[in-house]
Amino acid sequence: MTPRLSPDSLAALPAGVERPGYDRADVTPGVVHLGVGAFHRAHQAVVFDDLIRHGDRRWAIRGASLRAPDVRDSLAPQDGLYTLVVRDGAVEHPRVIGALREVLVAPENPAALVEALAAPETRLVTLTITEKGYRLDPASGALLEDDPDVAADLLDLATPRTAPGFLVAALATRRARGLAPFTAISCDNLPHNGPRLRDAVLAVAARHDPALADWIARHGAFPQTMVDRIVPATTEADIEGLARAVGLRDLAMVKTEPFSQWVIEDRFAGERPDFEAVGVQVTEDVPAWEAAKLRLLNSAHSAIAYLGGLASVEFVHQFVARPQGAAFVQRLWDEAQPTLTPPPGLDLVRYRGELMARFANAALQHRTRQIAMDGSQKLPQRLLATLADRLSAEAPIEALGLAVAAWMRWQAGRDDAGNAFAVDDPLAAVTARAIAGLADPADQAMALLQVEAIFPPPLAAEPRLREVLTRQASRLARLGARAAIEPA
Ligand code: CS2
Repeated sequence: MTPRLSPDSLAALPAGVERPGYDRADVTPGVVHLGVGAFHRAHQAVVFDDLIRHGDRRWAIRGASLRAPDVRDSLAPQDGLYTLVVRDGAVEHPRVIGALREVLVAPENPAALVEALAAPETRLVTLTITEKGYRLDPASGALLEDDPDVAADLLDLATPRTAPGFLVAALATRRARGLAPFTAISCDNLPHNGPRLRDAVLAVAARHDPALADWIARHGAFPQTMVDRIVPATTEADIEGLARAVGLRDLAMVKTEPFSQWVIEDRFAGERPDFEAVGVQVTEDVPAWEAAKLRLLNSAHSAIAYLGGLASVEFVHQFVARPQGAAFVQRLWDEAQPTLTPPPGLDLVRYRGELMARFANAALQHRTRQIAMDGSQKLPQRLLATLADRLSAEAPIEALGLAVAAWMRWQAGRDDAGNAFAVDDPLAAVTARAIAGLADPADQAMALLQVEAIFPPPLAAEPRLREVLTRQASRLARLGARAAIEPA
């Protein structure tokens, strides 16, 4: 049997595999990360590993899973070591990351996570808990006070359940112990992620202790960030391929692309690492970076997910490999680009070219099904905000409208070939109820427009949006997504 990756087996790795190169016993966990999924392991954790390799040993990570124990269970026998596999076409570069020192599982021991967050050495708290993990209304960004876990945290923080609950419990402990707050950095693709996290934390804190909320508002920091790296879910075949290549089995490996970007607003509650030394951009221009990324990269991703998913296209690279697919993405970007004011240093035309090349990376095997998840949480910032701007400018919205119509058709849980699938979305029951009993795709589209958690009423009332969605919904049903992406 192939031996497992671990501190003892590290030396057995072939010479081509990069390793931590520092003494892992001699680091301090200055970071607590919530949501130790593949994205974190391929993005922020690599930045902290780079910082340690550069000689600043204060930035090792204590990770926490807010729900399931799987990541801890796969990392514990490896003492937190895992392999980052960067794939670029036929070229593959493996590197073992050492920055993750332990993984806590919050539901098993909530107090241990609060203690980690409250520890004096914890200076940064980073979060990748996915859009739905914030328990916010997607359209308005308001905290979902009726969510059972949020309601529990609003009543009592002895054993928190939600990310904002954990942060507030830990900040209360820090204040009681005379410690400064940490800097909390949301690394999810939420619009205005810093201010949204801050609002959620302040809403929970105010319910327990207005003086605590005031202290957090004055001394805490919630910088806005833009994170970017495509990280497809790891498959069993990936794990086996790596085992064949390096001779060790790594159940926590992650695969990704060469590109990686992290832009952080310069707003910190205390000490921060020399992020710039490892390629992170620290700037006041985060909103412009965020908008460009959400409205170009992520909008195209979601459009590809639903249109491709309906047409049984399994991977992103397959969608853009068809000339009609690539041309559709360009038309979508033609509509989105004029709504953007690029930050200094970003040339949108070049950016689009780079995005298309990243999507075309066939070695990533990025599933459209993975991106289709949680569409209700993604649509507002990826497509609807752009649509609203285009409508105000009286500009065409055919491609954006087709993408939204594809999401709508997806809600029925059947692809163009008639295959059934489960809609993986926290609002799946709400969208299913909206279309129940409606056979006409145009009627379904109009009914879904009434879901206020996704579509703000003024947008839903726009006659031109209603006309385009009605028409595109009917075209999709009549022609199927493969043909509907061609211009009418
Ligand atoms: C994707 C993103 O799954 C999705 O919704 O659009 O995870 C995307 O790969 C990243 O934002 C890229 O930085």
